[in-house]
Amino acid sequence: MKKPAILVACAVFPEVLLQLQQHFEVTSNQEDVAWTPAELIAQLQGKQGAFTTGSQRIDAELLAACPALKICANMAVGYNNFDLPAMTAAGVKATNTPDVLTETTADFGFALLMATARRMAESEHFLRAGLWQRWRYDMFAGADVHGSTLGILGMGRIGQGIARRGAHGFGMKVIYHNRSRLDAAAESACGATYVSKADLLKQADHLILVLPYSPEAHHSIGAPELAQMKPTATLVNLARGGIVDDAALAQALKNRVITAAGLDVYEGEPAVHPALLTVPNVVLTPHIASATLPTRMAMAQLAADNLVGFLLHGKALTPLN
Ligand code: 8YV
Repeated sequence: MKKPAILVACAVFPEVLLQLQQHFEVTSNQEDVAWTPAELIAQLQGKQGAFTTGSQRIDAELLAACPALKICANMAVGYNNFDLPAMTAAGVKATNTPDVLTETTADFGFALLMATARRMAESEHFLRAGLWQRWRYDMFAGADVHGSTLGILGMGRIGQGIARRGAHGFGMKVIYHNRSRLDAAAESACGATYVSKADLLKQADHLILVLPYSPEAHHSIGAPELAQMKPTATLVNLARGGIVDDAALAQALKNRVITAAGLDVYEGEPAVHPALLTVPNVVLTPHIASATLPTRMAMAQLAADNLVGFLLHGKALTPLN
């Protein structure tokens, strides 16, 4: 029997590619060429499956031009690159990679929070520039993390992982805001208390964003929200570019409306708002919150298993529609 044809639209672990080649006729992009939407459509001709990341937009126009397509398996838990209603309408299965990256991403949330509050990037740049001449009592004095109030906006799996670390590891008071409130058992397991968004902004010493991107969540944190935060506060965005108004944040950091920020995601990434590059009180990382080798392998494996499960056995493991 002829193997189904699939497109692996990004570079992936060679061992995962080998597995896929056992089941499918695979066209791959191991050179990691950033295809235009038209090039992606051309590559997808005759393909029943696609292995995608957040960088490939799957929308109605693409779906109309790729009638053979049956499934897109995203190697990401977030899926704002998918127009899910359009995929459902076109009868195309969508899958993501939940759970396998939760703890790794929550670890990174804390790494970025610590680096931001304790000014690690700024002080390292200072040292590398040869500017360290003597010890000084207030040199790179930052904010305490232990015992402070941690605010979390978005309380899914990753938010709960961060809350557990804050409450149980760092003795923090943890408050959160989410579209829907957790049940009492889940709140007590992660030691978090539900508050309004206004109270979250007002009370948090450190605010971490972990909500999924949606048009309603666009610019959830902009100039008005930053103005409600404590001037001593730090902000960490692990969620998606577009949740924060990056231009407004750069301005707020420059004017010390808040003290510091740590960002892993950006509006229009991989481009970074030029004003963010000019302020010292921001730690910038290139969308690496899930990047440990075991976790990236687990994500790739789950995306591959979704393709095999759906195209060969009719059942995806982690379907979105
Ligand atoms: C991915 C992420 O690595 O899972 C997500 O939603 O943001 C990251 O873990 C990235 O989106 C590439 O697909």
